[in-house]
Amino acid sequence: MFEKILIANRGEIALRVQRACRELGVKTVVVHSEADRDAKYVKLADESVCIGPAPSAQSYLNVPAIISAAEVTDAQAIHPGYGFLSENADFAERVESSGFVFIGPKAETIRRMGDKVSAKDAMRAAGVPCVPGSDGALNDDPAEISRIAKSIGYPVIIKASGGGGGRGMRVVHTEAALLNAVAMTQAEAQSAFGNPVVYMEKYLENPRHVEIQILADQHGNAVHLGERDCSMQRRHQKIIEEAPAPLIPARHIVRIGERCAEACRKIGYRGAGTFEFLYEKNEFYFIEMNTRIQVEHPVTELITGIDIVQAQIRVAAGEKLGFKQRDVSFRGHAIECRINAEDPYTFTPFPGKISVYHPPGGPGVRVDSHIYQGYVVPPYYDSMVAKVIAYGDTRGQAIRRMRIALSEMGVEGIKTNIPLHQELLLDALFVKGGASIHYLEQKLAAQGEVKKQTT
Ligand code: MV4
Repeated sequence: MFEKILIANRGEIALRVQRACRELGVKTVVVHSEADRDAKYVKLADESVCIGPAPSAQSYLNVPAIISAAEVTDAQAIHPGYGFLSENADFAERVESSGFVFIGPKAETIRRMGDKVSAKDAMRAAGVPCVPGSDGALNDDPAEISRIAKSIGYPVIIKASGGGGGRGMRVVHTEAALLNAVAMTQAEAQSAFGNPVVYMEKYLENPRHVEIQILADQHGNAVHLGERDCSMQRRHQKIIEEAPAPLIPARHIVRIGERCAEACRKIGYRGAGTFEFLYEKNEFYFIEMNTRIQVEHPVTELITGIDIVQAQIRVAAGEKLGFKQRDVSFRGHAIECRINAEDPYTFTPFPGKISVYHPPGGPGVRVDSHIYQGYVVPPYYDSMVAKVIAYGDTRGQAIRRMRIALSEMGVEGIKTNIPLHQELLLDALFVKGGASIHYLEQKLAAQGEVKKQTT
């Protein structure tokens, strides 16, 4: 095991990784910006290094400063958390060429999965079901492009290979709009990602977003930890996630999960990873792979009893996975609400000083957060300030425990989206389970219409 790990992130995930290190007996170094100097997790770490001013570009994305911090503190490995440099292949390469272990997959794997055309190629070859489409980059022959669209059937979606997470996509409903849409997406992709390559897929109109968590070691072992449903989202920002996914038969999960684990073995994957699928009419369609720990990992931890962050660190240190697929069991149901410092109705960020903070607790309630009474939420970063995760024997119990937890939770001085969560936890379709990726936006739009009519 490592003696010392540097955590190249901030906020709740910096604290989460620190807790995993502590339990493994590993010392921690936290790097932080000037804005995060007074954060409690910075004081809790064994060592801390200020790596630059508040803007991320000068601190959490400052590769030379992070590598220097690892050198001066004699850390052996770097945990990138999520966001920031976590899926930056050049960073992973710099970390390893500087003599440190990158806690994540090999740089070449990150690069391959970051390019959505090559990710899909790899997964198709490994037997993972993909959305029907161009099976590779679109070339610039208009007749060929039209032929592909016709054979898939409209609507189709044009996606940038360098995009992902909702950036660089365009839905096309008619042949008349096709070639212009391809040209526009190519131009945008070139300017946004420096890569004009685009591909085409059948556009699925009302899918759910269901993802599979996997863990792989460096000895050819890979397991899946089941699925999460992350359909409750707005503008590609997830707000509620849960595991298991409601109303999907367990045997379907076993089948797709084993495909994902097998794909990991085939591509020599190491660490934690997530296969993102669209799920529609009882079928899974792979869209992208994430090569990092994800925000919503706790729901999987609660239903499997596996500490995914500790497992990431262990496999990075060269240990074998301590369990096989048959040892992984699923029990109960977990729901996560992302608490953001923002106006619950306009979604405008609302940073500031937390004057009062009462965290929830009790049976089946977990809070992953770095905040405390008196903490000042800085305006420079993501607005997520806490994750409340409720666990129960059944989905119903998890929902009831979440309602109680949010009613106990008191955050004053800033605005949060807790009222929105409370409303969703009473929403008939959410309670039924199985809402699509468009449900929240449609609900919010409908409420906006009512407001317009009554004012
Ligand atoms: C799609 C799709 C429908 N059909 N691909 C958006 C984020 C990126 N990861 C992929 N995305 C989508 N790809 C096909 N062929 C709909 C979306 C999509 C979406 C996916 C997951 C979660 C939320 C979403 C919101 C809007 C669109």
